[in-house]
Amino acid sequence: MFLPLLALTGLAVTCGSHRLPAREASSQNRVEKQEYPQVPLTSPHRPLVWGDFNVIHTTDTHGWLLGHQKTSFPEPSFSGDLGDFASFVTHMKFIAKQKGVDLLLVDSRDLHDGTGLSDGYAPGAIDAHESNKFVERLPYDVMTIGNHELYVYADTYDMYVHRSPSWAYESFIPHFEGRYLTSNVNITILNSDGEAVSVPVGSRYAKFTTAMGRRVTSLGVLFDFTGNAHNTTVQPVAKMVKEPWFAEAIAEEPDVFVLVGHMAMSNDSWPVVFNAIRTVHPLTPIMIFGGTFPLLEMRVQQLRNVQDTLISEIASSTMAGLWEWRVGATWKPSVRCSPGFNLLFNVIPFASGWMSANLNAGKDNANDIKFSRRYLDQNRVTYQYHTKTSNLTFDTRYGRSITEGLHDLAEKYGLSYQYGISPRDYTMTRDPYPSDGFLLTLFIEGLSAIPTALKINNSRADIPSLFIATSGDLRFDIFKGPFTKNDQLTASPYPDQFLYIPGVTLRVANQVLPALNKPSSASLRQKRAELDTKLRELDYVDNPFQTRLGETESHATHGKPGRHDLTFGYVTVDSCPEDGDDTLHTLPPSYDIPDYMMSSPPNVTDDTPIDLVFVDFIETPVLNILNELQSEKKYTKDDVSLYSPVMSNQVFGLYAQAYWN
Ligand SMILES: *[C@@H]1O[C@H](CO)[C@@H](O)[C@H](O)[C@H]1NC(C)=O
Ligand SMILES: *[C@@H]1O[C@H](CO)[C@@H](O)[C@H](O)[C@H]1NC(C)=O
Ligand SMILES: *[C@@H]1O[C@H](CO)[C@@H](O)[C@H](O)[C@H]1NC(C)=O
Ligand SMILES: *[C@@H]1O[C@H](CO)[C@@H](O)[C@H](O)[C@H]1NC(C)=O
Ligand SMILES: *[C@@H]1O[C@H](CO)[C@@H](O)[C@H](O)[C@H]1NC(C)=O
Ligand SMILES: CC(=O)N[C@H]1CO[C@H](CO)[C@@H](O)[C@@H]1O
Repeated sequence: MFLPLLALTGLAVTCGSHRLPAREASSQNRVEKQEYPQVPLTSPHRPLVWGDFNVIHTTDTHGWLLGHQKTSFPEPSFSGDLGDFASFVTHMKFIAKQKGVDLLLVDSRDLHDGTGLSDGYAPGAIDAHESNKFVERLPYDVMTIGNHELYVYADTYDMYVHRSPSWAYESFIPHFEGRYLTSNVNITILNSDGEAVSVPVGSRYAKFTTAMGRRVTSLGVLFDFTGNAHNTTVQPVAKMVKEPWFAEAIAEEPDVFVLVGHMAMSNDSWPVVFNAIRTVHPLTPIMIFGGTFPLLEMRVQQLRNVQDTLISEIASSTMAGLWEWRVGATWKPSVRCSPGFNLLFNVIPFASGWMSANLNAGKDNANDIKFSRRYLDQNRVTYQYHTKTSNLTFDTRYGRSITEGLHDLAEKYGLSYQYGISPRDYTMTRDPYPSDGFLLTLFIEGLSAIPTALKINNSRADIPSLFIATSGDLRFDIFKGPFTKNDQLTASPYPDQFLYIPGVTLRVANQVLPALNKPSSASLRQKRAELDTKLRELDYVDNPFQTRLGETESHATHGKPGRHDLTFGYVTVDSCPEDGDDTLHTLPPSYDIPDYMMSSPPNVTDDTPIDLVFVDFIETPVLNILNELQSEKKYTKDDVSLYSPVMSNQVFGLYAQAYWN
């Protein structure tokens, strides 16, 4: 199980600011973020379809509040920051008012684990405590909890706690005034009598009336997550819908149900909630906004969990750097239009989903309601296009103050500390193995990060050695240009230790990697099989940029690789009418990642005893394999020692210091 990481991260900030003279004057040494996308971005290809009821949806922000700032595509497509988004929302609310329609802002969460802004806090502080102060400034109508808010009790409690007289700070959840929804998630706290009581973290449901007088009933549901901390409770969704409070909450018919949940749209528990409501209200419009289900993550993470973690936990493990979104399903009595099912890996920091409906048309006949959905690249070009603003008119003071505050936070955390300059992009899936741009190669093969970093100040440096690492230690691409602490921890965030077994002959050591890549133990094989089945059921696609759902009807003719006029990015294929992409992209190439890789073997004879070095979480499989490969010695944990105090989340930085300066 993976806890949120303490990260000394830094955001790569680049120069190029043209505005805010006061700010620049007051902070001459600070590196300003780009004021505009530094590379030309494609505009959306047509305006949004507004209905009388409209919703902007975000999810899985994971701390990426300053957006993606690298210049290799698809990064610039996601270069907006939270301040830009705030300005966008202000303009959109104004447009809604002019049109006399409703516009809601909803979010299905995962606030931290991803960048230094959330996770670069000082020891003893609370994950996302500072970055949440910016999120709460957005006028969210409904927000719900994600699994990442539940790995550490202190994180959940920090959001829950109400204003206390001695605190200048009011905690996160009270800002939403009853609209932070945790229908099936509780926290255990001590009541005023000192007794432990379990209470909902936020509110179980909300009923409210919109600006245009529509009555809305909302729920906030988390998938059946089991990796949560002690003293937090996640009630299975199937049980939740049988609760008396649930029956009461949905009894009265609203104009529309708005369901928000950190739960995948496809094949998760949404139908359970949907059906429970449909039993009572056969025709009432229901809009559903889902959250992440990181499948690619799951596949990579299984390597980290081979020893004893169950599939269900793997499915909910940490996902750094992803900020994705998903527009929900629009199930109607007779029409069920399923949403795109994005399998994004560490790419989107913060994008918005758009859904609208003409609810008035459905007053007499629910089948007259038309829904529209759109997936938006989150950047200033998108925002300006849809709000008909320009560089000069787009920014609001409010948005600006959020951007500035985030930069102050980045500065406070020392996030832009630079280790060196990366000569090129190194990617996890866009470069094939073997090739120079393959990130795992940089990590371990040839003159690479692991051998370089681990031999620094190491008395065993002269003893021939072989290193084994897994792709599970890597999470995100490295880009050409300045390589900062933030980049290091975004690429490889886990504080894993390196262990070694001395005296293994090169002949035996060389056979460990093939054995690892071809799981030998029955239980591991079983786990792999379960995972593969699960991925198949969920219609897993290998290309992390492909958006897709089970029904394979394609509207995304533009997604064919090879259209040179389009930049790399997401390509939606879903079963809703018309294509859902706001900006047209072409799919980047995607290659399989080997599960394990080893360093280039030392130039010694086969019989030479060497040090076999590996990351700590594969200790058990390595011991098992060694004992299968040879019978001269029975290897146990007593043969294993710490190879170096350097941890896996430090190796790229040390490598960059040595070779990228
Ligand atoms: C859970 O909360 C109770 C009451 O505050 C406390 O006594 C107990 O130690 C907590 N359990 C864990 C595992 O933190
Ligand atoms: C959540 O808290 C409520 C209020 O204290 C309690 O009635 C309910 O049993 C709790 N639910 C779970 C699943 O612990
Ligand atoms: C916004 O300003 C930047 C920098 O001056 C410029 O490159 C870009 O073309 C402008 N974009 C628009 C839409 O005006
Ligand atoms: C190696 O030792 C030197 C000198 O003691 C020290 O400055 C440096 O930080 C050490 N490097 C690592 C990676 O431990
Ligand atoms: C390997 O070692 C042998 C014997 O010392 C030497 O002749 C050979 O050049 C070395 N090969 C490499 C690639 O260093
Ligand atoms: C991975 C997963 O949750 N699969 C489920 C998809 O839905 C079918 C039918 O409800 C279940 O049997 C699977 O377990």
